[in-house]
Amino acid sequence: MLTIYSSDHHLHHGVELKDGVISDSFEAPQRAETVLARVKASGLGDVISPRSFDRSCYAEAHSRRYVDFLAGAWDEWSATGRTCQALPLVWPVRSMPSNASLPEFIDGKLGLFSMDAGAPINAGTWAAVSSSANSALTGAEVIASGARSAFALCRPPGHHAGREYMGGYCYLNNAAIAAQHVIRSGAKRVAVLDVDFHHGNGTQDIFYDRSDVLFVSIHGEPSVSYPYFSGYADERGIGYGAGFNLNLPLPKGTLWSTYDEALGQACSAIRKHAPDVLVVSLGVDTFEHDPISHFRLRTQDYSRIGETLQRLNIRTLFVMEGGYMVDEIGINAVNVLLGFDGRA
Ligand code: Q9C
Ligand code: ZN
Repeated sequence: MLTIYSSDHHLHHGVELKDGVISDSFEAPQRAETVLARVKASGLGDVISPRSFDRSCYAEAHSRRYVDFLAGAWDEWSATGRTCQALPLVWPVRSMPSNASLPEFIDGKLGLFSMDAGAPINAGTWAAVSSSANSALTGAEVIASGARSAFALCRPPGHHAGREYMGGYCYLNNAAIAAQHVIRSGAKRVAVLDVDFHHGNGTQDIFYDRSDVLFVSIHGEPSVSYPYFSGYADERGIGYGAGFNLNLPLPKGTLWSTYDEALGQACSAIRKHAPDVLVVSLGVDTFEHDPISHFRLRTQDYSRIGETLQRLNIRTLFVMEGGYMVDEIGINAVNVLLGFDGRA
């Protein structure tokens, strides 16, 4: 299986508000390096660099004004004289009268275009974010040209980013951008399966009213898990998209047997959709020792996930999402890929 990777991800290293203190983010550059090292050591296949794409490819999944905001946010922030990373601190909640209007000042824009304070912006963020999306787009082209599978080693991750917002370490929704690129390349139907511990609220948001892209997510119950305000089982899609969104929330402490059952349900829904291409949002923060999550999957379970997905017999693009036990995410992510390739 081909891996698409760019070292540009090093240009982004965010901060995070943890227990009242600004610290280094869990979403650190070492994550991608651990996965890359494991890809190479395991002999998964060649590693290539992404090609570059026009901003309009990102605007297939996001609004144009949001993409333009992301690209220019650091310049606008630093023009105010601040040298620290840009973080939003005010949000347009439900009952505010002008909750969709675009403020002129950067602090207001940060609030409009974010769901939380989990997506800081520094001088290199846009370069890293756009190259991450380019890896997913290059992976989509590899698949569209007939490959059985590919692995976009994206960093920063993308699945919390909605049509018009960032959050949860995510800026551009790499999986959604790739899925939309596959549709543009002529596919009739695509499925996105999200196995990250956290609900893929951004991907759900982007495809919620669409019947051509099925979204399925297995994640921690939103009543006790980030992102809290999305991911319930009764969110099934709207309009043409009704019935094309499937959330499978699972309780704290979920072990493989429960997870495997949900994965089986997910696979049934995907089979029924009969997509030309499957995009997998591959988060491995379902691991038993992940520092911010509470499922209990073990290293060998990841090989089983890959084997199960392979049996769907659909061309598959894997897109890297979360996973914060830095030492283990390489083994766990690559186990999924090796399992898929029948090499577990
Ligand atoms: N201080 C992904 O896995 N953090 N994003 C919540 C930590 C947000 C996770 C509290 C977690 C976002 C891509
Ligand atoms: Zn996650």
